[in-house]
Amino acid sequence: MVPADKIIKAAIEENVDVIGLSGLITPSLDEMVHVAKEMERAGLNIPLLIGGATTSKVHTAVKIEEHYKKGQTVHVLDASRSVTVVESLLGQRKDNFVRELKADYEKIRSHHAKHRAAKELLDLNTARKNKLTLAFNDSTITAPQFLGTKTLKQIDLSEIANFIDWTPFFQTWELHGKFPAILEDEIVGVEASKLYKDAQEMLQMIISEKWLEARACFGLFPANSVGDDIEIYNPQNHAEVLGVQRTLRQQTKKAEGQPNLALADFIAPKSSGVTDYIGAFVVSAGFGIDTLIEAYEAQHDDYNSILLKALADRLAEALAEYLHMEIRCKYWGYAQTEVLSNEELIAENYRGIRPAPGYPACPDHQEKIGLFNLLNATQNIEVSLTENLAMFPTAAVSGWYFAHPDAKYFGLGKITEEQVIDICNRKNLDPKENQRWYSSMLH
Ligand code: B12
Repeated sequence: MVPADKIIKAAIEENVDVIGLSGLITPSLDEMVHVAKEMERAGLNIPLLIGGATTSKVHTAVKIEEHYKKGQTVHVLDASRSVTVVESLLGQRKDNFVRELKADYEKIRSHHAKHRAAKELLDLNTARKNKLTLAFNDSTITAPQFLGTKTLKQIDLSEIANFIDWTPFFQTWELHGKFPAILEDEIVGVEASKLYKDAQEMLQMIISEKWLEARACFGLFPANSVGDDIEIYNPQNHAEVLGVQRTLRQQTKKAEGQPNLALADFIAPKSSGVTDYIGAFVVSAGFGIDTLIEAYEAQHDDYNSILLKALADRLAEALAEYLHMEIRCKYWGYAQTEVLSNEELIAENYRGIRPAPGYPACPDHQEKIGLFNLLNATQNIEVSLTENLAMFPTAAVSGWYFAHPDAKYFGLGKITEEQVIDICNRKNLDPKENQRWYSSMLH
């Protein structure tokens, strides 16, 4: 995201009518709060529009709107509604619209406060006592065929393309429905089919003309859990800790018999004396995209620009899927006989998970720092982390591999301030300065 001071400077100098902020991953949510505060401080009164995958009306009402009193903040679910919203904010109906919005956001805030008070969270100690206890033995742990890190460059895109999950591709275009049924859909079928045809044509160009390059970097290491942390060891010398993944534990009060999960539960505790393993990966299919996007944008060709970005994103996800299969069947080798169709892969009908920092089981984006260091990803494949921990090139995915047969995806849910302080202490970070990374998870 463009820094707040630049946004405000441009708004004043260029006399803009409206500012719009878009947030894809949670670190940008806090930056939005900062922009709102800075707009207030600069005495601006123009409307502030909020949108993007991680934003919501509740977040806008509870966290942003109150900081910008001089102007109106509005959450817009769909960018195509911006024109109508801006017309309402700047046109004849302005006063009524703003009054209604303010009342609506006030209602959301009070409802949120009541709901928050009613929802009970466990203290950290009690949640930890209710951890998941798994069996760690020869039938649940397989020593990887390969240990250490590996870098793959110029990966064959024609192979990766077979692993594309097309359903999210259509979502990018606001066409909702499952692929391939969406192509026959009564309402969006015609549009979806045209789009799919264009996508196939561009995909062939990407492959044959080598428009994009795909790279991957992964590692498999011995590991053990120590409380909610996962210690990752040097394969040549288990006494050397290469990195520690700090996981967060669910604190919601569970039904009888249901555990409070943390990813660390899927790795054998150090105290068991059993050696377990973990994997890590960073992949990107976005190398080479910038010059092509610039060329499309110079021609004001938004359609092909969005199409190319969406295909690069699909290839990055497909590469993550392909690499995970390679890990299971070859490099780790705990599922050497696995044969699954693309549909079965998309349905995750396999053993093991690959949670990505930022996804619901591990919403802590900061964990990407340790992951990148462990794999030396920036040096090895030139994927970097921005100040707000977004990956660059954008068409990139990173995460962990867990192989225990009972490892599963889950949502962390809300956590208490106690756990935020705890995780900051475990990372040797000042809790006050780092609260912003956890604010969207806080109860
Ligand atoms: C496609 C996608 C990707 C693509 C990249 C997308 C991109 N080019 O930026 C790929 C596969 C590369 C990817 C990677 C990652 N992703 Co992702 N991704 C998605 C996904 C599936 C769809 C997002 C999308 O493009 N939607 C289509 C567009 C059109 O919708 P949209 O962005 O919401 O925008 C609409 C509205 O919000 C609105 N709008 C948006 N902006 C604005 C601005 C204004 C002013 C207005 C008025 C309106 C408006 O208008 C748009 C049209 O309706 C979402 C899940 C989801 N269903 O939303 C996860 C999601 C955004 N990803 C997520 C995560 C965590 C990641 C990774 C960090 C995972 C990882 N560790 O690898 C990486 C980060 C990549 C990076 N570069 O840093 C999380 C973020 C959650 C969080 N807590 O931060 C999500 C929400 C998934 C989830 N459920 O957890 N991702």
